Amino acid sequence: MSVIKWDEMLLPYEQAVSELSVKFRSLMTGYEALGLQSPIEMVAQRVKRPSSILAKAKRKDIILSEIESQIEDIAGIRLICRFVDDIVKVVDLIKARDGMDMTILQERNYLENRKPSGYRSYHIIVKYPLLCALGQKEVLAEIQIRTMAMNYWAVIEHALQYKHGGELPADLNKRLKQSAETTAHLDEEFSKIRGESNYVVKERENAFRTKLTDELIHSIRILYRTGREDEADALNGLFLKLYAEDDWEGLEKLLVETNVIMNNLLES
Ligand code: 0O2
Repeated sequence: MSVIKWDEMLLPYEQAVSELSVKFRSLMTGYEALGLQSPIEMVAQRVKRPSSILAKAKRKDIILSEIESQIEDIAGIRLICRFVDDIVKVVDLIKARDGMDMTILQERNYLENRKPSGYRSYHIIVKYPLLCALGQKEVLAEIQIRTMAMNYWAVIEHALQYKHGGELPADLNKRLKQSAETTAHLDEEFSKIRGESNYVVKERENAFRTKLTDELIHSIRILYRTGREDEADALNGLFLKLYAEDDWEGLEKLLVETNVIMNNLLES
């Protein structure tokens, strides 16, 4: 009878979820650095527990030697978005990497085809190559992309089902399904409000203003730190005056002037 050496088997999966998480978090940071709203709000990772792997193998009649090729979600990455539209953007971002650092094997669109439970999410199964302490390896990973509302429902439903060994009474299953409808309605409503609220334009404007403010304060701090008290006080006073007056054009001009001072400082 074949046996499973769990530590050896799970090691590449642990590494895969760590690497993938770093990659998706770096994407988020990239958007932030450019002053753009990242379509990914949160990244979560997990490696399936041995008990859960064995239970799934038993439920699906998978023999031990085929666990790694048949169970696709031993490595799991969850990408949480704000809006349903963001899910589409994230799926496109993943498709753009197909053949680069991962290969897409399958997509499951549970947004268009909800599960009977009411579950909504977008799943992408990928093959991910890595080099770990045991050598080169390719593992399967499941990337789940969903909104915060979808995640809220799924986490609670999963916990309730788990507590009842997957055998909740029919009336409770019905209420969970109705709750799934409520979260779907919430997603739709948020998308509509976003569309009607000039959200994208306002978001860009806010990102620009945040960047401008942070850059000016950064320069003021450098002037103080390098002992240029008088210049720092003058700049600080002007900055606070323009900021209080909401004079963003003035602040933009002030940043241009400040950049000249800072460049001279660097060259001196
Ligand atoms: P865990 O604890 O997250 O690892 P199947 O389990 O047969 O329905 P399959 O073929 O394994 O589905 O693949 P699928 O549909 O991609 O589902 C894999 C994972 O999606 C599940 O893993 C859950 O995380 C999530 N999921 C799928 N259906 C549901 C659902 O109805 N409710 C909730 N809350 N999550 C779901 P595991 O192994 O079930 O659990």
